[in-house]
Amino acid sequence: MGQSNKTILLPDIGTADAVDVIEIAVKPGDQVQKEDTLITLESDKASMDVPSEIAGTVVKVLVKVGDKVKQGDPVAEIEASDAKASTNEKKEDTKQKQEKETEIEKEKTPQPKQEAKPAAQSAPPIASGNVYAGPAVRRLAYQLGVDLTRVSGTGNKGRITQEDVHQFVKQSMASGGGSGLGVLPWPDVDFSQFGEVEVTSLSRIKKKSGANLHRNWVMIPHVTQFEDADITELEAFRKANKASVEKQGAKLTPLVFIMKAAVAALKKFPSFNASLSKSGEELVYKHYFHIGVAVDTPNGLLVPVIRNVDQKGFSELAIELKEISEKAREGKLKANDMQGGSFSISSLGGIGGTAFTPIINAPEVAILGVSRSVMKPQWDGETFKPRLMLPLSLSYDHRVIDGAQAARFIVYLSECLSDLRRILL
Ligand code: CAO
Repeated sequence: MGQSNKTILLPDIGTADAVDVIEIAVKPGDQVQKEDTLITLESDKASMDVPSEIAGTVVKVLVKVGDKVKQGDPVAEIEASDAKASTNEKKEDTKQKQEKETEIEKEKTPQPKQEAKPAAQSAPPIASGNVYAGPAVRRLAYQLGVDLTRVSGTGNKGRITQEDVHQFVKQSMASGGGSGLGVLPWPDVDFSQFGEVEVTSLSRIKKKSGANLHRNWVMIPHVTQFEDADITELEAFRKANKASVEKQGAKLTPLVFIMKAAVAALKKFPSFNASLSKSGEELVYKHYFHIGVAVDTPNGLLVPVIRNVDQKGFSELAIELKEISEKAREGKLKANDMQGGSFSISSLGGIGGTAFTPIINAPEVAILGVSRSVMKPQWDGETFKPRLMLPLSLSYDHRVIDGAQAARFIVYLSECLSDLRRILL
């Protein structure tokens, strides 16, 4: 493969007048592909990108912002990565490219409400509405999903530069607005000015689960529905069977029954056992019942998945729950142990608390939070009776599940827990 330098000259830009260089898109050392933008020009009526005629490495940029240039002026020197590509044969292509750029500009630039003059139609405006940016900047913004109306321009006359777009993205990432929330930057405080402090790194698990939780919280419209299930009878049944499960080395906790009751509810309301497709336009119903269980470990939260919960008995589930939560706490879970869940349960019942709002584990569409059961007086129509009530908190993705469906789900779940025989129906 041959190597040679080529000076890129300014092609025919449709005017004999000198026009301003408003942006330099490359610097020495940059690799460019054929037709990558080198500089952007601006005339009274339009802005246009000047593309490279060849692929290669930028050796020198021969103009600077503010220069006035006209056809034939040298723009940049490029060391061709393929000597053949440096011939002049593609001048025609370049012209076509400019025409294409102009078209793109025309499409993406919101047109003023008043009818544009013919001249303005043939040469699209770069300042329209409240956005003042050239085609390269618009393309960059389009690729990065940036709304240019929210970007402040630091260029000449408030023009938005590529750097402005990059800064906007950086700022919104730093402020936690990776999806363009445009919130204020995170406060940068030196806490030591107020008293003694100690700084430690977040664990690897916390960093990873934190990023997932953040995405899920920001991207899923959550609603949490609460209900208290009367588990008085269930508790009697649990106590009666506790010892036999203990003999097998596991604990028969309420969670095992909640998992089975959740499967019964998922079967009755299949949209809770589903995921949105990536496009967000389809719902994928799962015909399996793999339940993720949030486990509190010394290094942070992990959610191992117990598979085919519908096909397992209470003691089998109790044993599996013990094994998998031990594995999680000992840091022995494999990636595969945490994949494939179709619904999750986060139980804080062993600790306490009255209710909480769990964050959905995407791409699942719902999660059940369980708090500590407590004796409460319940009105039976004639008198108050002490009943053991289990607080349930169901967070659901409101794009997929309606409030009424969620209420039906949680009421049915509660009924299953109150009378386990329903699970068999
Ligand atoms: N109400 C009353 N008592 C409950 C209860 C409830 N809802 N749930 C559990 N208990 C009792 C159990 O019966 C057990 O009592 P005994 O030892 O007397 O039988 C005790 O509380 C401890 O239970 P456990 O926590 O060991 O077992 P579990 O099956 O309920 O939960 C596991 C297992 C792994 C889910 C749990 O240990 C855990 O890690 N929970 C934390 C999950 C978490 O962090 N969620 C938050 C995620 S969002 O940040």
